[in-house]
Amino acid sequence: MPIEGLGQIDQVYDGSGLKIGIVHARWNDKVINALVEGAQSQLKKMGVKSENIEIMSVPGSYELPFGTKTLAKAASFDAIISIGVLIKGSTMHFEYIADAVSHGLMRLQEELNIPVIFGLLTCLTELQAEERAGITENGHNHGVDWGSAAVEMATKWNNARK
Ligand code: DLZ
Repeated sequence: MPIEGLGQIDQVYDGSGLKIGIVHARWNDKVINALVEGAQSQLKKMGVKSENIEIMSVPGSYELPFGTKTLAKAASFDAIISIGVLIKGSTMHFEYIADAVSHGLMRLQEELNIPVIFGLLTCLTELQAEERAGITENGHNHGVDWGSAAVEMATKWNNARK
């Protein structure tokens, strides 16, 4: 039995009363721009008002956890989407950053007590990243999914706290 107010998988969520933050890294900017655009347009499609979407940038993905925390402290958000693109190089840099950022963002949502949507692409090639940002012909923009996830999780969490 579904728990009342927590919704079904195929439910359409209403974001009109929500305030959502987006924190994005600036590395791999072509892919980042497409992902941020995808997330933003999905938020608006689900009813989030333009004035209730706050966007902040940080230098690279490693700065995402601290940037997300900084934005969360600046105003009251219902959810924050953290977006970065890591592309594997020839050293261990990728592994260290991917690991640190995933754990950092997971810990942060417990600390902040709001949903933090994991928008970090960890790709082996630039082409993989472009596919996942919907830039290539058969690609799909994951930013759109992150926008949906933010509205769904914020709505569920707000309902659960009532
Ligand atoms: C240094 C670095 C490298 C090599 N690659 C990426 C990347 O693919 N994606 C990304 O978002 N950031 C990268 N960075 C920058 C680090 O995330 C970070 O900004 C710097 O190490 C400064 O802390």
